Amino acid sequence: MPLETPARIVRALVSRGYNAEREAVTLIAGSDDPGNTLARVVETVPDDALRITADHVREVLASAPAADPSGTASQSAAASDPSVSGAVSGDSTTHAGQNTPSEAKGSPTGRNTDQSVRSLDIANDMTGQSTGTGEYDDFVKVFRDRYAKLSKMLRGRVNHRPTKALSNMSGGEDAELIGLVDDVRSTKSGHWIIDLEDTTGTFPCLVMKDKGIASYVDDLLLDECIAVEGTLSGDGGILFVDSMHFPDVPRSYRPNTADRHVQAALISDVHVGSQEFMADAWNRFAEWLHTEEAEHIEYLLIAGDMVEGVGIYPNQDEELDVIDIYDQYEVFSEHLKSVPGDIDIVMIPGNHDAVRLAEPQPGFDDELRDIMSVHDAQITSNPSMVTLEGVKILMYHGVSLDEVIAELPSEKASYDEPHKAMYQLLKKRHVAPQFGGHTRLAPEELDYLVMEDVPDIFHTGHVHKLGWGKYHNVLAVNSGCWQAQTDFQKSVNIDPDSGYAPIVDLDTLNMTVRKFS
Ligand code: D5M
Ligand code: FE
Ligand code: ZN
Repeated sequence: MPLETPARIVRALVSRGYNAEREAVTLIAGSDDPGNTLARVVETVPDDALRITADHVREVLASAPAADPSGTASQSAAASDPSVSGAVSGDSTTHAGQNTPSEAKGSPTGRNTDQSVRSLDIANDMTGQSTGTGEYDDFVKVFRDRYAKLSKMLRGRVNHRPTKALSNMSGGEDAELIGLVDDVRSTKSGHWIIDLEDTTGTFPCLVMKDKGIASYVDDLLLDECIAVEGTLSGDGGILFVDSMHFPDVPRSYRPNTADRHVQAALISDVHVGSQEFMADAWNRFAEWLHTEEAEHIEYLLIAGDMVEGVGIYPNQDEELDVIDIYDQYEVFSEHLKSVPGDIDIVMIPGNHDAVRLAEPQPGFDDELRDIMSVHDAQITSNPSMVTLEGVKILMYHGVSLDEVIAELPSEKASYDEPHKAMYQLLKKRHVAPQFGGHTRLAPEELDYLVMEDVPDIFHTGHVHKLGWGKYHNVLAVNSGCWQAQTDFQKSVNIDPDSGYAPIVDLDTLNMTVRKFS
């Protein structure tokens, strides 16, 4: 493995028992042959030293015969700009032995770099698992799976009778039903009819406008799963609904927390390649991650839209700074390099990224992974459940939020309070309930978009608005963006929250937000 990234250099030094100043790591990474430089630094460091200083690395570099004049130039660039690190293939023989016992557990900032106390697991990554052919049958399968998973959550609360059996019951009987919302319409007199569908058919359910539950009708999205209880009409043809249930998160849900004080930064929507990408804010953020204040941040989650992409929206090319999609990922990768190498990164794609648009979106392909390999980031599908030290974080880019915000009354979901739209998804236990609108769904055998497990943290982006709050003790965070207002956003009055980094304490689920713009 080449030794070109700060992460690997820190690891190599730590495994040899050394701490290092940040600048020392940057200097090694920026040298012509980082592997060789590291070996010479370690060889010549005083016996009693625990910490590699930048001065020491400079001495080593100065004592070496310069390979060519440009080498010196890149070293000084590296010293002043942490985002510049030499892309040099290292000498694997100098890569530190894995079994060298290590006592030093620090990074230049004092950040814990002991991988044995960190833990990062990813569940339901569907990259490479796609089975869909786009045929009608696949849509049937994915909806069957959705119904199976969501109706199971509601079975304990109602005694479901299949719609087919309801059709054969006589009028006046009590009945309970679990179904996917197939249609919602109002009657002439202002009552509501909801058609619910299960695996045996569809049944009409009537909600009277003056019942308390009528307010729930406003929240319904097509294709979500609900349960109703009520009484059959005299002719047995319709169910008068008395109560309605959602799969939901139990009110008493007790979230998991980490056993030590450790933090994660939750960001999204970097949009590198756009003229509005805020490089200065990003650099300040990356710089800050190197400081003591950020020493507890050991994880960075990026919830999609790494780059601006090409051809995503009409006339978007007029606002591009980097025209070629691969070049955009190259530049993104450069920006990733300025993040301290001892922070673990997880990334999922968004609607601007170069993967299929239909959800679930598989993680980036090998070519893009290769371009973004600098930081050994974990790349997974959108959505994915990422568990950090026991804390389950559901990462989802958030395209369905546009729809939730468009469909629901503004007090329940709005761009100013994106976390409230997230509450609705938690209540429906599905990240993108409505099929056929804005959000494109890929037909798969399984519905990867169902929230089978309750997350402890729900992390989305996409709407470029910062917002967070707790829903039944689950922390919902929408992370803002790193892109200033675009012409389109100006035209529709979207005022983005750009250049903020939400930071979560994984031991308490407390949130703080840092502004870098
Ligand atoms: O979208 C950021 C937000 O802005 C999201 O709420 C969609 C909306 N948006 C941005 N550009 C457009 C266009 N051209 N049409 C419709 N909606 C748009 P993101 O996709 O993350 O850039
Ligand atoms: Fe975005
Ligand atoms: Zn987006």
